[in-house]
Order: sequence, then C-alpha cells, then structure tokens
Amino acid sequence: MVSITAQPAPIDLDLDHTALVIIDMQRDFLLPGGFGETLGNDVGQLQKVVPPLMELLAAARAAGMVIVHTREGHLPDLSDCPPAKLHRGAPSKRIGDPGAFGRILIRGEYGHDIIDELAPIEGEHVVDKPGKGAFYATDFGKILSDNGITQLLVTGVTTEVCVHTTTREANDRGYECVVVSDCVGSYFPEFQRVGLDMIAAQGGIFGWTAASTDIIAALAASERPGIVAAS
Ligand code: TIU
Repeated sequence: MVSITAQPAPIDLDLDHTALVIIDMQRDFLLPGGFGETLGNDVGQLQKVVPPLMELLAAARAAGMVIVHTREGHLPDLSDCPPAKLHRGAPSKRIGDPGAFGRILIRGEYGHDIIDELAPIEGEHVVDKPGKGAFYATDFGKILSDNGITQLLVTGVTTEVCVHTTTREANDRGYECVVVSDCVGSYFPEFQRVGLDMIAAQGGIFGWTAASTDIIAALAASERPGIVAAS
C-alpha cells in the first residue's frame, strides 16, 4: 500500500490491485493531419502530455503494474460507428475518410495506432473502443476484474472527453480513480483546468487528481520488488 498526495485528499493505493490506464494516445489525436486536427483542434496542446506519461509508464512497468492502453476507432465498414457520431458537426474529414495517416480513426490504420513513445509492450492490454468511454462495447471491465483491479490511475486524452467518460463509468462501477493531472491533456487549456477541478470538487465527486511526480515518488518509495525510480 502506498499513500499518494492527491486532491481533494491523499489516497492509499494497493499496487497489486491498481492498473495504469492510458487512454487513446493515438496518432489520430496527437499528430497534425489526424482526427483531432480535422475537428479544428490545435493538436500541439496534447504533446505536453507525452514526456510525463513516458516517465509514469516506465515507473508502472518497473513496479509490475497492470497496464491497459485504449484506442478509439471503428471497423473498416463503420458498422460500429453510430450515424450520430459519423455525421456530427462539420469536420474537414469524417471518420473513415482517407487522411494523412490512412483512413481516419479506422482500426488497423497507422493513424489509429498508439504513438511510438508509448507503444504497448508484451503483456500489456490494448482495448479497442468505439465510444468515448472504455467500458462501452469492450472487454475492459473483464480485463480489470480478471486481474483483480479495484483502483485506476487514469491518463491520456482528452481530459474532458474520453478521460472523463471513462472515469465516470469506472466510478459508477466502484473503481477508485486517480486522474493524473499532467498525464491527461485537452485541446482547450480551460477545459483541462476545469476538467480536473470537476473531478476533485465536492470531496472528489468521481475521483481524485494527482501529479505524476507524486505517484512516481510513491512507487519508488514502495517496497515492491523490481521498482526503480523513473529518471
Ligand atoms: N475530440 C476530443 O476531444 N476527443 C475525442 O474525440 N476522443 C477522445 O477524447 N479520445
């Protein structure tokens, strides 16, 4: 058990029952020419998440934690993409259109995959999800229960969309969620700030927030075999 400095209050994590969840760190969201940019967003806003998340991922791997990556995307025939999602708004390209990195947000395409810096390694779980939340139409919940997970470190993009949806879904299912404040990112600085504030407000209405440095320090100070401090 390690105690983490967090908002609104410290939280004890049982590392044997805690998973690191990395949401949608895909080229389509982070690189120019992908889905995020077709929606009119400044993808540069998300790049600042990459260095601290690399550090946290290294620390979690060293601690032997369960690690789950998610990817938002759809089948090539779009049969799992509701018309309400496909036709929404006026993006420069729609889901399934050819883009800079293959068909936008389609499974198997280069743009759909996770950025090189955070590429999953053997033994880590990869969950493909058609929605914003990681539980809907996936085996995410089964992976967590099969591994005895009760607490989540939630990271990835974007703070107010897939991170919030997944955290809210997890909270309702009884998981304790710590959203790692510098390891989540939004295209909108104000949504980043308010999105984090919403989680920890009202006594932590659906989770906690904590800085990656505090989590890495606690992991390094734990007596777990094999743990090394992240550089
Ligand atoms: N557009 C946006 O902010 N997010 C998404 O569409 N998906 C995720 O958050 N992964």
